[in-house]
Amino acid sequence: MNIPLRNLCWILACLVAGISLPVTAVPQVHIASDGTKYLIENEAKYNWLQAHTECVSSDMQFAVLDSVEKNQAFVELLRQIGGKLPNLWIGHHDNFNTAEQLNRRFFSIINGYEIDFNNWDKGEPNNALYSEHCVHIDSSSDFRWNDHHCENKYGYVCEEPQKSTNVSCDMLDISKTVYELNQELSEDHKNHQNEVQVILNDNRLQTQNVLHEWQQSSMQTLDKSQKSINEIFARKPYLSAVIADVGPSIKQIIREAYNEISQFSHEAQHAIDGNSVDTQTSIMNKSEQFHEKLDENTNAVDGLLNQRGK
Ligand SMILES: [Ca+2]
Repeated sequence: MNIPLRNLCWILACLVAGISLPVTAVPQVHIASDGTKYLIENEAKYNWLQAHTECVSSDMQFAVLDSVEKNQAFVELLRQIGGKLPNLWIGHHDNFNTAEQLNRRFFSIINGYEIDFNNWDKGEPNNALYSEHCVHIDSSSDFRWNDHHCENKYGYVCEEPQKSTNVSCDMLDISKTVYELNQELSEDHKNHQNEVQVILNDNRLQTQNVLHEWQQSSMQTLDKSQKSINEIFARKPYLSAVIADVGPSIKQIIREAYNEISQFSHEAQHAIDGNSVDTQTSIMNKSEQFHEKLDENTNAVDGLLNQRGK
């Protein structure tokens, strides 16, 4: 059972206040005209926290009267039961408010939500001495409500857990699960991004290496060409006279140089394109894995919702 932080703090405050252990109860089950099943303890020997504990021990929950219809059906039930009923604790509290007396906010012990309906008795809730933090039904005042000291010993009212409360708890569970899945998803995506970045860096490094090799090779080819030309000129100082003789050789050497540069340029471009394809393939694979992960998480959420819906 999830205990909202507001309620947890509230319970701890009660414990700090030194409230004693619960005593044995023999409450009776009744069903109101709106179908709500109540457990009513008519022995006035429970403080507010003990009453809450007794309800939980009975697989029930502290009664929360949060609408005019629900309160009306419950009051009708009390009138049908008749007899002399003690004051009855219900699951409303002011979150240990010691700063205000009138116009305070009251909350449900079940889900921590503020209760926007009330059936206060005249002049209530007054938070006398700033120490009336728990709510009871005043049996001597037409079952209207009063805020009072939580240590007082009254009877109490439990109710069968309402569907709306279960849905609220389920939604909390689902929200928590979705949050955890999203965290996992975010972490997974972050890892994929890092992997892609490594691939891109590798690709960039490979490209730089190819270009560097191409530049070096080109320079070596040109040096080789220049050296060959110089050797021809050295061997044949009368070049000007025999230009027709060396001309074809020079043209052939330069042509070979250009061919080599062109060929290596083509290889370099091919290597770069190859790496780009690898990078794109890797990115696509990672993206596919990412979407598979998304589907897994979506199915997990659907499964949880279906399970909760049964
Ligand atoms: Ca009061």
